[in-house]
Amino acid sequence: MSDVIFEKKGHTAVITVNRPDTLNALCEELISHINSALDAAENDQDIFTVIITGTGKAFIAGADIGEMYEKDREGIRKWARLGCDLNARIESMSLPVIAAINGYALGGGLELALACDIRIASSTARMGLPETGLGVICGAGGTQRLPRIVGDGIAREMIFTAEKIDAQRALSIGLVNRVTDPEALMDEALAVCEAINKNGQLAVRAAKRAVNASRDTDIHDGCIFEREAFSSLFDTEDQKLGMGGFLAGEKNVRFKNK
Ligand code: DAK
Repeated sequence: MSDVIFEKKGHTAVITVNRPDTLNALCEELISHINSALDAAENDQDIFTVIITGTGKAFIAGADIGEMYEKDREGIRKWARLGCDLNARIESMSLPVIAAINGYALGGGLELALACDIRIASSTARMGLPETGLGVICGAGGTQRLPRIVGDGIAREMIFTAEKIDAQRALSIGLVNRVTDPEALMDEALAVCEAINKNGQLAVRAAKRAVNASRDTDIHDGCIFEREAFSSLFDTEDQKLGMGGFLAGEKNVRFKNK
């Protein structure tokens, strides 16, 4: 059985990290296989959204401590790059990516989830950045993305204490959008995807770029970016279909994504 399972469910690609012996810990090979699965999703015109989840009791329990242990400063740099690049890719890829957090999302696993657009957690999930308890710090964006999502003070507490939080706490601080029963997690994630998939995908992708821009620019430049993206959509068939459909009283517009 492969350590990454790729399935298509309608217009959604479900990528399941499947290395349960190590609670889906991220090693070099696994990162490469996740990248291949993301390639498959991106290269398929029929895929509009991606779900990342894990098998067993973990989403991803962090980077593989065994693989990292022997490395020195130079050795870890190359390795570090792989994790950083993976998360940057998820964040900037055109398709919305949903993390369906089925269990432990720790260290590099939570960092990957932080790079996703939407996080949905099983009520049994536990999340945290335990790196300071291992004598290191996050290396794949945790200190940068967590404060932007939950705020500075809560992020500092989670990072400095290295403590795990449960799903309800994660919901209360805005780290996850929803919490479900474990058995309902995938249906809930697919329902969110379905709600996205029915919309104009050029618009959804423009929206992702614009929201991403809000993180990197001041509000003035961000609004200019948004206005340009908004205007460009008036060159598309979807805009005429969407607005024309509304004016004609159509309930279910079928977008062409053109
Ligand atoms: N790495 C390697 N093996 C792991 C692992 C991990 N992160 N997490 C669990 N395992 C392995 C365990 O060693 C155990 O293996 P066996 O003994 O069966 O051979 C097996 O998975 C089952 O785990 P446990 O027996 O420990 O299961 P429990 O239910 O008792 O405990 C646990 C579950 C999640 C609480 C515990 O396994 C745990 O604390 N795991 C470590 C979690 C952790 O500290 N994660 C953070 C790792 S540091 C970077 C990118 C990323 C990172 C750094 C740099 N660059 C891009 C710069 C990230 C760093 C990290 O993530």
